[in-house]
Amino acid sequence: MSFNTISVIGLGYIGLPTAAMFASRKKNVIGVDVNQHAVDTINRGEIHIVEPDLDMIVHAAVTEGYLKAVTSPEPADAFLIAVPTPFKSSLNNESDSTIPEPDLSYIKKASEAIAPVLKKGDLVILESTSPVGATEQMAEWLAAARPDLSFPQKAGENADVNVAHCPERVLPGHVVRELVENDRVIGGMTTKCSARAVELYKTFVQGECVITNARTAEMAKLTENSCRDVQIAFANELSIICDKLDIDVWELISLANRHPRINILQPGPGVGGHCIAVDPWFIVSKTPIEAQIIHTARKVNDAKPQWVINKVKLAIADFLQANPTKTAKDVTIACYGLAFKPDIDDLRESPALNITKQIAELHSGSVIAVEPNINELPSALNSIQLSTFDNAKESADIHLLLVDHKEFKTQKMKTDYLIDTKGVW
Ligand code: SAJ
Repeated sequence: MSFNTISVIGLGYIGLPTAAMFASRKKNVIGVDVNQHAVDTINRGEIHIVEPDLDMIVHAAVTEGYLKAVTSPEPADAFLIAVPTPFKSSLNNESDSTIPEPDLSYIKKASEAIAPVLKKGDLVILESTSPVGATEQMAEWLAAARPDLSFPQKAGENADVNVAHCPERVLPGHVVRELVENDRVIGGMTTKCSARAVELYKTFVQGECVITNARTAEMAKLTENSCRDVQIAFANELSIICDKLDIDVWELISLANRHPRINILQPGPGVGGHCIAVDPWFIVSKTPIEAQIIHTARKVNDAKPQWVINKVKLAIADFLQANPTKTAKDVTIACYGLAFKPDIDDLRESPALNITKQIAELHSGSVIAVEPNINELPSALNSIQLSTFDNAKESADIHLLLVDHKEFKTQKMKTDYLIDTKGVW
């Protein structure tokens, strides 16, 4: 049975581009989101997130009538769930011994929302990054809500509704290209579930669709992001060691990377975003005794923002020593970049945002932020001002580069009071 109508639940950084890709292949797509603002924006043919090239695709899809957004699910042949999977509590409040637990409540709500419109022959795909076992759990929630339909956990290949986990693996900033080109891991609960999921993704995926089971697909996604987290932790640890030994870490890494089998990543102010700083915990919380390196990497990366803040405190002390007539109140600090990585507007789980907020709280003088990708500061930063690069360069005494946005890379900054967490200046 082919897929004429496809529904995507959750129209965020993954769901909206995925919905738009199906619509661009002339499938009827119903996007569902609880956020009325997002729904209204999309129905005008506009987007509520920053992602290169996505605006044109969404505009065309809506104008041609292939994509519409609604707030509650309607019948479709396939449902893709792309909702958040956060922690149950904030990481920042975690003590060393506490391991954050994944929060599957958004998946549960999405399952309960689509259950009433499910029919025999439908395919349900979980795309959200999830702890091992979440797809089976989702299938249980669907079965509990629809006792009149059969699901793969009981009915196997004869199930009325097929279920699979196909984790998204696209890089923010490159989503449109990577959605099409990347290989896709397809973890069906049965062979038939996998085959149908492959058929669906082949609508627009040019990469290979590689079949496995749901649990391995869940673990594959967590493994990719944990691997990157461990590698970034290595770079961050190196940066702290080099600082102590008076060695330029950027030069060191570029030298080491000339070795044919070495490829060290770049240090920074910490690891942010909704994925790499989160997903490794899904492994650690299930296997806390076994996941030693993964757990340590999380702790190393989470400790980096505090190390940066300590550097700022030292810079303030140095500045005051060199300018004895001034007090801390007279010192202006400029923070360059708030996003969690370069050239995006996404401030979720951003170490740059968190560092800027903490500096604003601890510093009695002015703090200004430069973030070319936003027009307005988030409410967490209401005590500071959003400034242009030129104004910050002119008026600040201490300069803290937090994100290597392209706008900063083309600038020059020469000052004795510079903390450059990305090695740009
Ligand atoms: N970072 C460094 N040093 C580096 C690379 C990154 O400090 O050398 C930092 C970034 O500044 C950022 C964080 O790591 O704060 C994460 O950025 P990222 O570019 O590594 O990854 P994300 O979170 O944007 O996207 C990741 C990708 N996963 C991998 O590359 C293994 C993407 O493919 C996934 O789809 C995405 O997570 C996701 O949604 O899970």
